[in-house]
Amino acid sequence: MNTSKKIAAILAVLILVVVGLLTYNILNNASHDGHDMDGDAMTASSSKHQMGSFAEMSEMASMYCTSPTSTDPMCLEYFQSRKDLSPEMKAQEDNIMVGETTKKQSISPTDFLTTWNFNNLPEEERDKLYKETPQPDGTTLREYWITARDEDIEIAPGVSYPAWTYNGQVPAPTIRATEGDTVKIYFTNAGNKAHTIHSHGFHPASMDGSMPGDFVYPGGTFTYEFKAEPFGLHLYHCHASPLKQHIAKGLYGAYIVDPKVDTRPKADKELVMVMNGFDTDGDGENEVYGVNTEAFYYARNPIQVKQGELVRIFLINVLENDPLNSFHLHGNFFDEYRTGTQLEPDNFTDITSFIQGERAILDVRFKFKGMYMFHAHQSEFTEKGWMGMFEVIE
Ligand SMILES: [Cu+2]
Repeated sequence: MNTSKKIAAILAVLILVVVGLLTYNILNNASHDGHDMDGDAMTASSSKHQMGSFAEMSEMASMYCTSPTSTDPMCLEYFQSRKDLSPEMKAQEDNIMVGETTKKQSISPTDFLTTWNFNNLPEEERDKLYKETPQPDGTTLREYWITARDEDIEIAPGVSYPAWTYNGQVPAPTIRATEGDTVKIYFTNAGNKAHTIHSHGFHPASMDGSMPGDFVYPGGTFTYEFKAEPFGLHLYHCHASPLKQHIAKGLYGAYIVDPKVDTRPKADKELVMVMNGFDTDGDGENEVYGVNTEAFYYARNPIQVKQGELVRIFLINVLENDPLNSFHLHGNFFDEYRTGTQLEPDNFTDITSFIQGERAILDVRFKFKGMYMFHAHQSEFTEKGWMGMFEVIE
């Protein structure tokens, strides 16, 4: 063998060794990543993993691509290409956000789900905003102190929105009474525009909060009083002009009236969900969609429910700028009570759609453990934030 042939042979061996090592390394990393995902998927308790829950699912899919049973060469190629993506690009592909919001609202989206009549506050603080007094006829007088004020809220990590709020939060505090109770709202306008409180339900015209004569100007106050009826799932919102702007800016909340005699199955867990969206650049279209405001919040912080328990969702659509919104649940079906005004469900389905102001009570039990997605069945809304996860545990 002459010298040039010897050099060529050594080079060939070196190249083979390098390629071999690289291949081993890539495959080893791939399966290592996969096992990490698998091992941690059950805990999902650290914020790191809550943030990546949806990304984790696509990582698990990637693991499948590299398993010995996978025969699709494009599958592996796709996985290899993702290895070089930045966290931002990966998040974009997975339709989630990177990072957490830093400007916390007075109530987190997680606490909002199970909060009504300020039941999340310590007694001393709650007393300043809510009071209930039993009446001789067996009903309850429920008094609320609600203030409209302008406040910047963070609707996605790093995305601030100049909202108009009731009590500094979007959606507004949930009001909950039993059929026949008296609801009394002491309203103060600390904002810079005229506002009102217009609630759905029976009430005298003078309590409607919708005509120019009803407007409460900055610095003004008004007391709304009405009986809680009919039972059902309702809402309240500002009705000052221009109406579209006053709703889009964030002045809306849930108003639940429980039936006096309830023959429905007893719920183990109740969740309030208000579907909304935000036009961040004033072009008349929403850039960010969500449920209870923050984009992808429940994808990064899944809602924990127990296998088999009855979960009752109070679902309201207030979305401005789009004529229709919807809710779809994966791997399950729910009983739907439209407007919540009847004690028998009128639908058994896995998808429901609402125009603005429409709402329904959804009763659902999860048969199996695991992660279940819920989202708008308009793909655009899903990709812009309206997507979350239920984590079903034992
Ligand atoms: Cu208003």
